Amino acid sequence: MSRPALPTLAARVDALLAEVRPRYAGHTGEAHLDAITARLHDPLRVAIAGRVKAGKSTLLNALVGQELAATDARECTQIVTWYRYGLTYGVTIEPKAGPAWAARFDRSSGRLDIDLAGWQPDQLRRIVVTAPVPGLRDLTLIDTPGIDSLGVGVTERSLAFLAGQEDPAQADAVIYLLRHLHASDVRLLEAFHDQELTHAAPVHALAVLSRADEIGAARADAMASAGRIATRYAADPRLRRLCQTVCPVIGLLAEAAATLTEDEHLALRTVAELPDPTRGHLLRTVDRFRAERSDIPAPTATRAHLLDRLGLFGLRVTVEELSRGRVSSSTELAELLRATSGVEVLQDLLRTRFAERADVLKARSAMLALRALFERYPVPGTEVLTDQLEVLEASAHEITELRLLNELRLGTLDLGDDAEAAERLLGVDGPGIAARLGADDDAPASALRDLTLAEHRRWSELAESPFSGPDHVEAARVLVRTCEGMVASLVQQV
Ligand SMILES: Nc1nc2c(ncn2[C@@H]2O[C@H](COP(=O)(O)OP(=O)(O)O)[C@@H](O)[C@H]2O)c(=O)[nH]1
Ligand SMILES: [Mg+2]
Repeated sequence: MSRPALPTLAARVDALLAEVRPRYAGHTGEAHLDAITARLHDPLRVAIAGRVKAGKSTLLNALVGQELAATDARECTQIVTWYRYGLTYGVTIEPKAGPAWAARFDRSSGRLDIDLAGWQPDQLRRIVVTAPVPGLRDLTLIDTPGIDSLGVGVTERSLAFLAGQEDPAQADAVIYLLRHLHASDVRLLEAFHDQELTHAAPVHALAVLSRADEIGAARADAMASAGRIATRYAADPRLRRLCQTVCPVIGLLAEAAATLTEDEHLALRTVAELPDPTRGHLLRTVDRFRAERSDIPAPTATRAHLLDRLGLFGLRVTVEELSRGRVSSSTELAELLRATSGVEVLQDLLRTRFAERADVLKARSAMLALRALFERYPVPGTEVLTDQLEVLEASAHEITELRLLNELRLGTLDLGDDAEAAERLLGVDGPGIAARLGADDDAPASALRDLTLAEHRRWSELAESPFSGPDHVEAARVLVRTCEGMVASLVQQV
């Protein structure tokens, strides 16, 4: 099968891999080299990490639009599970010892039930699920077991995965779910960042303030409060050095939006059509909503199901909108749930922060893996290859930009008043030209050019100023080069 052409940086890494290949023919390292090469052509790998019950599997389902991941504490939720695009559904189980095998699974309940055939979670390395869902075309999603209450075993599996101890080729980026800022959250994120093979820097990580509906006792302004908390977290020095930004999401509602049935829509409508006092009484607390009552048309079991699917906040929002006649079909209801969930903001972030930068993130992962390969499996001429790799790293401006951006986020480089402008120009808000200039997406090319020239002047002056320290000068030179690249691509667009 012919492969589509790779963008520049990845193509250069691919060429280096091709050059390295003959040296590893028949060598133990050959399989690793194959894996590094395959990965460069695969979709970006994004891990979803966080504590047990942070809402990881629910969010994964919301992002793929199907109930693929089990969302309770059943066996499968304790194992690292990869979700990849495929033409058909399939489940492969990779034990720690022995060959991988195709597992039986059942989708008749609407969710994916996997038969582990008696294997215990700690005997398994990972599960790979393939599914023909569009959401997986550009991103492979990796559901990780959470840390904490499920016991040390699960914590260790998560940390081992994130730290890349089990396999050199792991995730390129991570979505980290937090409910509150726990010390163990920060430790887990740091483990991902410290790992030798991704050196996962802030630009590789986004944080989600998950289960945002539960903030502020499911009051109508829950999302607004969650938004304020997320902004505060994003400015927290511990998080600033670990991730790009924090956004609030109600995964439960996003999952429900993607999987809502007509029966559920009708059941919600029945609740919405109850007389005002009864409806208000039911929606006051979880216990009241679930209460055994035969005097109302919505049966207890149905109400319990709705509560499971939407939570109290979701119920209040949907019932309110239905009773006011603002929603007239299940499609409109799904749209309301999606809009309320905040998942669209996260999907935008995934696109601008990860997908649009996939080339650089993957190339960087490949270069790090290649360096590790040379160290672990040296062959004659490894020194020369390492030199070539270094030349490639040093000459790739995209990599230099990432490094500088990371130094700024980590606080190892202090540009004082210029820091914010530098971060933006380096693509902290997204690698597109408009985002780098803080301009609107639809700004005309002439406006973008003027802004770019102004930035160019600013950083050139700093680079040449006798008052700039050496770090400042070096950073300013990188930014001047960034502006030059932007001007060049703006000229091409005209
Ligand atoms: N209210 C509410 N509950 C959620 C949300 N996301 C997940 N949950 C519930 O939290 C529990 C744990 O979710 P799960 O996705 O399995 O968490 P994981 O352990 O991190 O994978 C489940 O009962 C979910 O229904 C959310 O956004 N809001
Ligand atoms: Mg889970």
